[in-house]
Amino acid sequence: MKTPAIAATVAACFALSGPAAAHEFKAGDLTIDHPSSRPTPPAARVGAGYVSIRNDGAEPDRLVGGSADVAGRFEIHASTVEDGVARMRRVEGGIVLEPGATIKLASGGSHIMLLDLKEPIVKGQSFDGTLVFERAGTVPVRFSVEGLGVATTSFSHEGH
Ligand SMILES: [Cu+2]
Repeated sequence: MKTPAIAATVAACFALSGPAAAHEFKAGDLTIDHPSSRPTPPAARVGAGYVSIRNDGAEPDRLVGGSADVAGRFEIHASTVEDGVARMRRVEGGIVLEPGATIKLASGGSHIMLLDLKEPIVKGQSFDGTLVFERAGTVPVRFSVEGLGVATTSFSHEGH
């Protein structure tokens, strides 16, 4: 029941992220490509963040956290489908970036969860934040807000 909606939002994201919208940040051997978020309804308390990170170095690194100006808390979540229902859980210990690997935090998969939103996330705007890595340290980034609405509404948020 939920899967087609997730597939649709993923397709919409790809359709919107053309070369004109791309932006990237460098931190040592890491390339952080196109941090983005989705618009949220006015009373929403949670939003989501997406990004692709490539490690061109010879050593592994690890995404362990971050921050966003619009949110009180920043968590890394993984999505799973159990009994046909999409669920998410917090990833303890972060996400490993092996040498040569690219990790994608995207709708329907692992993603950044922005909790305790201080203000709605508005399409066409952007907000500052950071990504924190074990080796590369704290990297300032900017999230662009695009797409058709936050995907998190299609997930169960038990445990938040
Ligand atoms: Cu989540």
